[in-house]
Amino acid sequence: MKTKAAVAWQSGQPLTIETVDLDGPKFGEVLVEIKATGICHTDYYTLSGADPEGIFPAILGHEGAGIVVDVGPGVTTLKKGDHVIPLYTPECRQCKFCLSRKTNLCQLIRGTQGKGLMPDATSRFSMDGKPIFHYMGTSTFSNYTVAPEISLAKIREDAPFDKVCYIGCGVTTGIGAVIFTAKVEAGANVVVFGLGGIGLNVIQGAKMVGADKIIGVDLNPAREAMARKFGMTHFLNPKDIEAAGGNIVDAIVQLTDGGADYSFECIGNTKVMRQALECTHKGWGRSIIIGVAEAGAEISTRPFQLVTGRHWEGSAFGGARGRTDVPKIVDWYMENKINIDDLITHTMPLEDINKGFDLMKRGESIRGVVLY
Ligand code: NAD
Ligand code: DAO
Ligand code: ZN
Repeated sequence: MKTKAAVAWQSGQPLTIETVDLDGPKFGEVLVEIKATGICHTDYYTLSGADPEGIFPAILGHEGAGIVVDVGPGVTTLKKGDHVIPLYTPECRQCKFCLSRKTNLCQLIRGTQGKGLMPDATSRFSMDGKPIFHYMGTSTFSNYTVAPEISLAKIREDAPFDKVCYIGCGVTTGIGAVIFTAKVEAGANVVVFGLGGIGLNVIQGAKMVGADKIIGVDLNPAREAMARKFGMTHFLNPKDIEAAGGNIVDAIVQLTDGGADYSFECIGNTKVMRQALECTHKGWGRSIIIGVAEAGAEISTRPFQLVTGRHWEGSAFGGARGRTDVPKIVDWYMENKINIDDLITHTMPLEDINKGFDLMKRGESIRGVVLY
């Protein structure tokens, strides 16, 4: 079939809207009509050329929601008409990683997904006979996409696509890092570095679990009002603190009587990652890296920070097991337990997707959502 898609032909170039060829689903695969997709910082990261796995030409997008149109042979858990959210972190429930119950990083199709291919090592997308690569097993910047069955979470049919698409990445990554990865307890002091599409969801998660102080850190003063709405109790702008001769780590240590119980880095900046570790409490502080730094970047700290009981960790997709946890997070939204609507600041047709990237780069949007 033919489908409209935004194609990334090479790094650093705007996407172009094309009519591309899409082959039907093969064994274990599903054809999905994407109804809405968010534009996440990670799409920009890959488009910029900073992603070591970035391959071009590709159809980016990993934060979508849609309807199953057709299923390939061997598919047993989905049928035509089901509503789904594509998962860049699949859940096969049978690989060593899934069975360990220690991680959400399913590895069954990792090798091909990282190469922009379906599990049989070919692409379903092409144009003029030349293959176009998939992205993260999802490629939601296409009106129709093919994804493996294990990369699709079945969700309830009354959930609005234009809102729950955000659960495909930002919401789950932020709230999940608090609930599934860190398991933050009520009364804990939490610091969130970076109050964008991910950090605001960490704030929202911290509020949900009953954290005490929820300290937000951002260079952009415009982020304060939104973060307060989601539960932030204190805002710190490192620029202001430095202008007054201080530093952000000391400011947090003072504010939290010795350091935060938990910190979350939601930027992808290795210098901030160090600050996030070092502002946590001696003896038990835990710092969770969510932000994705540029290819080849390294982190550093004095080892004594770890010897004295601080823990440095990371979280991918909020530690969520997609097929199991994403439908529950959709329920939370439908039961008004989480707020997504206020974070979706802009919507646009696919033709305006580059404007969506520009809004994100200028810090003017939290989430821009493409509506098909
Ligand atoms: P975003 O651009 O919406 O937000 C980043 C925020 O950080 C902005 O508000 C910006 O003003 C602030 N900021 C930038 N530099 C800063 C600094 N030095 N100090 C303080 N604040 C600073 O980005 P996002 O969509 O929220 O994504 C955040 C990061 O999370 C990205 O690196 C993205 O790739 C990554 N990410 C990770 C996962 C995962 O599973 N681990 C999933 C999705 C996104
Ligand atoms: O299993 O080795 C692996 C890779 C898992 C990918 C997890 C990606 C999380 C960070 C990227 C953010 C994507 C939106
Ligand atoms: Zn698995």
